[in-house]
Amino acid sequence: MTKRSREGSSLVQAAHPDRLLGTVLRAQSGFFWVQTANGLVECRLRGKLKQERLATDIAVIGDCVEISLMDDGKGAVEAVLPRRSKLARRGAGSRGAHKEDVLVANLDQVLLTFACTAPTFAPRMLDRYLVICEHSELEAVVVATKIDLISPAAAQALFAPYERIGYKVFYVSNTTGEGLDAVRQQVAGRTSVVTGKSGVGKSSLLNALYPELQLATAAVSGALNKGRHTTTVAELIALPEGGFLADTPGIREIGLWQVPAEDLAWCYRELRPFLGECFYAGCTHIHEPDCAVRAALGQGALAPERYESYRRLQVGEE
Ligand SMILES: Nc1nc2c(ncn2[C@@H]2O[C@H](COP(=O)(O)OP(=O)(O)OP(=O)(O)O)[C@@H](O)[C@H]2O)c(=O)[nH]1
Ligand SMILES: [Mg+2]
Ligand SMILES: [Zn+2]
Repeated sequence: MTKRSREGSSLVQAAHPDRLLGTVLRAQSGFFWVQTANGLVECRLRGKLKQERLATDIAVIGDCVEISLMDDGKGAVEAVLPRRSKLARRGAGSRGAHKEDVLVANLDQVLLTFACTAPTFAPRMLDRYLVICEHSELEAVVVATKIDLISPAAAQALFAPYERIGYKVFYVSNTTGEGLDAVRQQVAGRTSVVTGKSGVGKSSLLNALYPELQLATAAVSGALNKGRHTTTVAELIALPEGGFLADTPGIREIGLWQVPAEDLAWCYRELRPFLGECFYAGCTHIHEPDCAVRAALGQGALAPERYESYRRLQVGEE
């Protein structure tokens, strides 16, 4: 049976009267914690489902599942509904080169978190994250933290090139609370992953946004992210206004960095209008004559830093 038709049959079963729909917040060792209208239910999988799907792919956090309740208040996952999007890691691993590891299902956006300072803002790292998001066709927004440590003009200067090419940038201080309301609105009702390198303030952001949720700031990254295979996303937090949020180690660190060379230019979104205008069909926009991208660069239509960042990735300079 094809994947599509199997998923199709799950949808039909979703209408089953004595079953509940819910979202998987946490998945660990065959147990699934599912948020339902009746609260959080600890579930195992039905045997039938286990046979149908490969072990790693059965259900992941963010999956919408159909469960049946048992007398002891626990549940059984009966079906996994089709995924509308996913954050996945392809390739590598013991399960074969083409196996896809889905880390979060039904993801709406990635919050790329960067500190304005401490640690120093690294634009090339932001570019890499953006490439990954563009390639996965995930909406990316930037959260610039620690604005209390620099002047507003200095913060704006760091991120203006990204705003200019259409990325949303939220300027926040987790310390003073400035800018948090806008982020709260951006995540309400959606499923989001907060990512960025250590120390930028991801956990502080979650705590500042939702003090009532009382997250264990440093403890989480210490205990959960040093797993057997550099851990993925630990768990989703159900937000008070609806929607879900996960704190994760850098998406680059978890091995998503595998964008084919021929797709790279497209992942720099401001280059898209020029792609297809070059003399050579397979133009890499590095050295070829009559290159529309380099012409645009020469005319000042592209930010030189972003082009340089593209060039370095394209030629494999670290
Ligand atoms: N001044 C200032 N300090 C902040 C801000 N946000 C976070 N910090 C501080 O920066 C440090 C790192 O914050 P965390 O929230 O632990 O950073 P993280 O991104 O979760 O780091 P990992 O869990 O290691 O990946 C802590 O000392 C925070 O108090 C901010 O907006 N302003
Ligand atoms: Mg943290
Ligand atoms: Zn070109």
